[in-house]
Amino acid sequence: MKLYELSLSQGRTVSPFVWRTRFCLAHKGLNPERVPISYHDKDQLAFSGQDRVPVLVDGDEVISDSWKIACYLEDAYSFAPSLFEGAQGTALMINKWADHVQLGAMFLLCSPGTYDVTQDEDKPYFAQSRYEWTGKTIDDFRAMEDEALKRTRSALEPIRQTLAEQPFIAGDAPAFADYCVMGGFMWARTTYAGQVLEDGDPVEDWRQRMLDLFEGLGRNALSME
Ligand SMILES: N[C@@H](CCC(=O)N[C@@H](CS)C(=O)NCC(=O)O)C(=O)O
Repeated sequence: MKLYELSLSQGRTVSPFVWRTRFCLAHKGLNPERVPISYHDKDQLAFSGQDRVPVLVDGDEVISDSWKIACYLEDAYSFAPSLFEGAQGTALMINKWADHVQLGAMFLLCSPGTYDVTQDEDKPYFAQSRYEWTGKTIDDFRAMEDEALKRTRSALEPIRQTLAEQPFIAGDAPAFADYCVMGGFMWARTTYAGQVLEDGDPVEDWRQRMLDLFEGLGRNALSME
C-alpha cells in the first residue's frame, strides 16, 4: 500500500487532507509506504487521473480524495475498527463543514506559513495559484492574520460546544469526524507559529488528546509549535 502526499521543506507534511487520511489509516491499523510529492512533480500523480493529494494505492485500487479514501478503507478493511460507526452520512456532513467553514478560515491563516515552508523553486507556483483563486497576494494574507484568527476561532464554535459535553467529536472515542477536523489543526501546527486557540478553550484539550493518538502520530510531526 502506498500513500502519495505533499512534502514541503524538510519533508514537512502540511496538507489537512493528507493528515485526515494518515489518521484514518492509523485508525485502521494500516501503515502504507509514504511517497513524497512536491508541487513541481505533481505529474507523478497522473496515473490517478487528477493532480491532488492524498492518493492511496492499494493493490490494483487507486483512490484520490480524502473522503473517498476514508469510504474505501471503511469497506475494504471492515474487519478493523470502524471510521464511521454506522453514521457515514453525518460524517460526510462534518467533512463538508470542515472543507468549507473550518478550512475556509484556516486557508487565510495558514497560507503565508505554507508559502514560507514551500521549497524555493515552488514558491512562485504557490503564490500565483493562490492569487488566481482569491485575488490575494501572500502579503495580503499576512495582513489579514488578526481577521483570519478571529474567523477560525468563531468557525470552531459548534466543535467547542460539542467538546464541552463529550471527549471526542464522534462521541466517546475518536473516529472520522475527529480526524477530519484534526487535519485542519495539523495544517496550522505545521505552518502557523501563532496560537490558534485561546487559553482555556476546550478544543485545546481535545487537540492535545488527538496529538497523542497512534503513538504521537501528530505530535511527532515537524511543526511550528
Ligand atoms: N477534496 C480533496 C482535496 C485535495 C487537495 O486539495 N489537496 C491539496 C493539498 S492540501 C493539493 O493537492 N494541492 C495541490 C496544489 O495546490 O497544487 C481531498 O479531500 O483530498
